[in-house]
Amino acid sequence: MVENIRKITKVLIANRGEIALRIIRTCREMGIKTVAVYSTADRDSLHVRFADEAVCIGPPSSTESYLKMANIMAAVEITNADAVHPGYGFLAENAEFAEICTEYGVKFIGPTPEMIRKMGDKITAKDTMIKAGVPVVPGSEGLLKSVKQGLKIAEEIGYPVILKATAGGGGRGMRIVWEPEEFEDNWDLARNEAGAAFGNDGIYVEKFIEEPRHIEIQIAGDQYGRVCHLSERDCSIQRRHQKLVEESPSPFVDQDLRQRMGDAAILAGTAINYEGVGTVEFLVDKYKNFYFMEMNTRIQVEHTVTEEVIDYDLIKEQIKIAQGIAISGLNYIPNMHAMECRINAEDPYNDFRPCPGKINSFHSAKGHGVRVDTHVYAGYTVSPYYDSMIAKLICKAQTRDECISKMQRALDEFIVEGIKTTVPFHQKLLRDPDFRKGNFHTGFLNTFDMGEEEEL
Ligand code: MV4
Repeated sequence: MVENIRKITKVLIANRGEIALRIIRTCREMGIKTVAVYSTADRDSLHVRFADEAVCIGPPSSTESYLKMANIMAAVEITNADAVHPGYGFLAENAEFAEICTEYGVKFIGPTPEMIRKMGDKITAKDTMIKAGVPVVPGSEGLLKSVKQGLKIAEEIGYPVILKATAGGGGRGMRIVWEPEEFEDNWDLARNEAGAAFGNDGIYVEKFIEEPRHIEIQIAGDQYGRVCHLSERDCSIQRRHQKLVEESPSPFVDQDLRQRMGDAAILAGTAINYEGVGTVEFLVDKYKNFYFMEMNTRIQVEHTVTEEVIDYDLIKEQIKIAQGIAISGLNYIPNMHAMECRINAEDPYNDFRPCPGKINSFHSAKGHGVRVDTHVYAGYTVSPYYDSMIAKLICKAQTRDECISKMQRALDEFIVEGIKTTVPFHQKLLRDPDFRKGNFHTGFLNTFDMGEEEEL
């Protein structure tokens, strides 16, 4: 195989916050120049300070700045960047944006528009996986054409079933149906919700898997058709589809399951000739059956857990793949344990209500086996315009128990004053006996009680 290498010399980062900083760091290490873009709300952000150049792309509202393709392409033009890194969120899974980059002759650091489009439409993704031989949840083949057809399929696969929007994802546009009498009402609701939210009211039906774990496999594929996996992350600790804690390895995954899920994830990536780093999400039931759920065609928030546990820079891998460098093709299995706690500017005692505002004092956790990815500092004001994550606290140790102990120590020394954060939630979670035993599923936080806030 002959590599067709096209060197990247200047990357524009079409993002903000910790991920923009994360990307700048790797670019510097690789000798690649960086361009930050920022909204007027982010003028004092570290990504603006740490990049070689910075361009203001609009007012605070994301739709007028970080989501505005014309402004970002103008920044590409004036700075002569030869690649764009989209980070996560914003335009990271926008096929049109990837297409525009390509038309401009700049490398979109990520998969092709076709791959993004294929995995963005959930029915097309599922159909692709069935053809590739990846296990999927039993359900309708393609879109439902009528209530009658939906009822018939639900009867065949058995209740409960779940209605999903083909344009949905990440938990948006889903309805659980427990018995046939409820089917038609839920069908109407699902269609209307999907139509209003996505401008696409296509619905499909699946068997509802009860109390599943969310376990995802990190993969990487190069421009030459080679795909490997970088083991799993357990992301079952979520609240309203927002992940709060991720870890690797999963306490539920044994070597046999890891092998089978890894093989399936490689099949999935190979089926679409995947280029870049990506994640294949699976639902895993209590019998260790696993089913393809979605594929994310971007770097994810929780990529750090994999980086720590296999000692591997995933952003560097993305850039190397984008330059046309071949991957080694080796699969990785963790020989450490890593865990990430998302520190959000939210009040865990008040339904996780967002708490933007000024951080008066900030002391990060430090020490052996502790990593903190953050864009905030003492004096920083958390804006109400963007998501509330202010830091990712990642710990690694030889075993899960040691990792939890280290995380507890790190949380105890993590000080943020001026705004409420999710630190107390993590402290409480890490004391929970079921969590400590690895005994949890995606519904775990539905019954988790934060209790009362202690008065000082
Ligand atoms: C499911 C499911 C149960 N059965 N599909 C939620 C996010 C989206 N990616 C798909 N999701 C689910 N799909 C079937 N057939 C349960 C969920 C689900 C879930 C999945 C992962 C993590 C958290 C979750 C919380 C509620 C529901």
